[in-house]
Amino acid sequence: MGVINVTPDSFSDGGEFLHPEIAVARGVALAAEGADLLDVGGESTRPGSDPVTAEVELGRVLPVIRGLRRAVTDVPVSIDTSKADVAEQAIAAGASFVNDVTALRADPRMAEVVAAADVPVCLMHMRGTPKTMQDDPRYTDVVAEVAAFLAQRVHAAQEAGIAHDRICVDPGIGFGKTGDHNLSLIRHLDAIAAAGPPVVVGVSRKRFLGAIIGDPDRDRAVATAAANVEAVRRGAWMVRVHDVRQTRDALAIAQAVEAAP
Ligand code: PMM
Repeated sequence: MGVINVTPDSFSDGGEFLHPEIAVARGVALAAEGADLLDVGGESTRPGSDPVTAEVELGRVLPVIRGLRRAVTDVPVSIDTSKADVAEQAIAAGASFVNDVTALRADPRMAEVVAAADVPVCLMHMRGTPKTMQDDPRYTDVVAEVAAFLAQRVHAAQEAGIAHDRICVDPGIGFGKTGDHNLSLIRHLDAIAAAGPPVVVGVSRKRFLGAIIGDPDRDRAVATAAANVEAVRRGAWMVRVHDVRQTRDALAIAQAVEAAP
């Protein structure tokens, strides 16, 4: 899943793709690098960020989704939003996947929109809101608590009429978690994958990687690729990345080693 953030303030690429033509060109490049899905988002969820209105979000994402549908006909588009109005109009404009970092909790109409459109949805774990989530997050057992939350959200989604085979889950790396919490979730991803629905993981360029490599300012594409290899080895079905080529290359090597006699 290649990331296109159409925002002025996203964590690593805020402001880069605010102009629709530049965002679409980025999507074309990510597809050429091997993205299987292009995730378009119009609201930053970086720690400390403020929400934006549906109008602002729609103004950012709709031209990009329409442009992508024209330019990249063979790669589906995902809408990264927690607002039902945005999801609904994004789907009408050509998106065919909903990525909701609130796991359908932020907008009471979101589940209905997803169920009616019969599109796949990613349900992500987040503790708190982006504004406050990194204020001293604590868990007794982060893996068990995240797994239990995701199981409960899968159940709620099914109750709302979303087919089980349309649901995937995401432990929400960096969303109300310390670096150690993130590492435990990756290390024990098999426990989350064991629950059934396909698992999406988003480590791309995140701050905890900068802390591990010991330089917060250095490019994190290699660190991201290494973390994604670890996630896929432990059962991740899809990884959300800003730099598709590096992760594709790293996964190709890991898979070749696994396939060796
Ligand atoms: N991370 C961000 C945004 N959306 N969606 C999913 N499913 N999983 C994630 O980990 C995730 C997400 C924040 O990262 P960015 O601002 O660098 O895109």
